Amino acid sequence: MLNRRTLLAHSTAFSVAAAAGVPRLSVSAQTAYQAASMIVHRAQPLNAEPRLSTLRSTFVTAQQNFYIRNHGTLPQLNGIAYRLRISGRDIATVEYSLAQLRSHFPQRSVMAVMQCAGNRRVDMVEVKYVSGDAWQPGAISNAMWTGVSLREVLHAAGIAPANGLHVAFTGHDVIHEEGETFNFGVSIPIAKAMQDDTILAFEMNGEPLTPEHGFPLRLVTPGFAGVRSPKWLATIVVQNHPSNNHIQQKEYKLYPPEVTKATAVPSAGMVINDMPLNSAICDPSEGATLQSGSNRLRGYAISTKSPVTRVEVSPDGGNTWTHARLEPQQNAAWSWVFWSAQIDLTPGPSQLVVRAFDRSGATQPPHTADIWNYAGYLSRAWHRVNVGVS
Ligand SMILES: Nc1nc2c(c(=O)[nH]1)N[C@H]1C(S)=C(S)[C@@H](COP(=O)(O)O)O[C@H]1N2
Ligand SMILES: [Mo]
Repeated sequence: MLNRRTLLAHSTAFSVAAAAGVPRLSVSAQTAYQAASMIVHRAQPLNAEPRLSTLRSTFVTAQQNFYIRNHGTLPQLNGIAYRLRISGRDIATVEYSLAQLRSHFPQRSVMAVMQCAGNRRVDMVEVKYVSGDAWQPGAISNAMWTGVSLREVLHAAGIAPANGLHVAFTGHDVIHEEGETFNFGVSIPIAKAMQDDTILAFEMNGEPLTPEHGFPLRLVTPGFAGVRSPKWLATIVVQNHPSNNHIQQKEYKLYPPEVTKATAVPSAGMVINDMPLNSAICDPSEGATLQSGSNRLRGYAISTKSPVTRVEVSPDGGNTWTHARLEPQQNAAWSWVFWSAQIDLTPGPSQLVVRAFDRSGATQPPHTADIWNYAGYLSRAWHRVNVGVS
């Protein structure tokens, strides 16, 4: 674990560097992430998630515990030289420095979860081989994001919302995939771009973004899969079609179970935008040994289209259920729900399970096999944790 002293030194170095408009070096950051005992799926590009007990320990996730999902290089940008470029078919191209974005537009803060479409992919891997990193339920984190509404910036650029428009973004990172080299690029439909809470963010939890999370500027598209929240923003283009980028066209698509990597037709895959109802047990962890009697379970539940109204836990693989207590929520519209429950356990092996319900009565499917897809997206079956009870 990262001790208090290391953490302090780390954040002090960060604020000094950030004040000069230069983020701290990723080398030290990577060391810190490892020291903070994140689960590193890949070092190059860096992909890491926090341990679940750490994730569940604070409602707002500190930047050093926030999961990291990178497809390519980690840009080291200078916050003073930085410019964001906005263009479109019927508008003059405009550029903004960070200082101009801050001074020209009202500041807006939004509490929102960032969640990878591959969160909980490990469950799909256990059913049948899938491509992609085997994320546990930690490819999700929650932050207070501060920036300016994308809508305000588009409006100032002369964009009028019209049916069929898409807002496309590119990042400064360079990706090498499947024999291609390109900058990260995605798009969102204009209606989502025009929601007040879709923001161009320069701060997380009151601190400048770290390089890993998109310094100096990223988009935050609450409720959508993390991939629609591009980091290290380079350009914004308003156009009458979705982004042609590899990431938009070929990745983050949902296919039926019979489709394989070899037979997948990208244009037939469903574009993943909204994230589904989901929940996870964060504490205890898989393989833990517990004492018989009353035990506490803790975890998160998430739903942004319709609020989470009920969470149930089971001590016996889903035969019997108990209601969990939902913690009072802060700024909850785009955030998660923390829950806890006391359950009685008897000696022997026990499979702990959680499932959540939303206001429409929808709940999670019992088995991952029923929602398996070759790329391992939107894994959201009942979360099961096997423990021993003595
Ligand atoms: N430029 C750029 N933006 C990006 C990515 C990336 O690789 N490059 N990854 C996306 C994906 S898939 C996710 S899940 C989120 C992760 O954000 P985080 O690393 O801050 O948690 O960033 C998104 N934005
Ligand atoms: Mo992602």
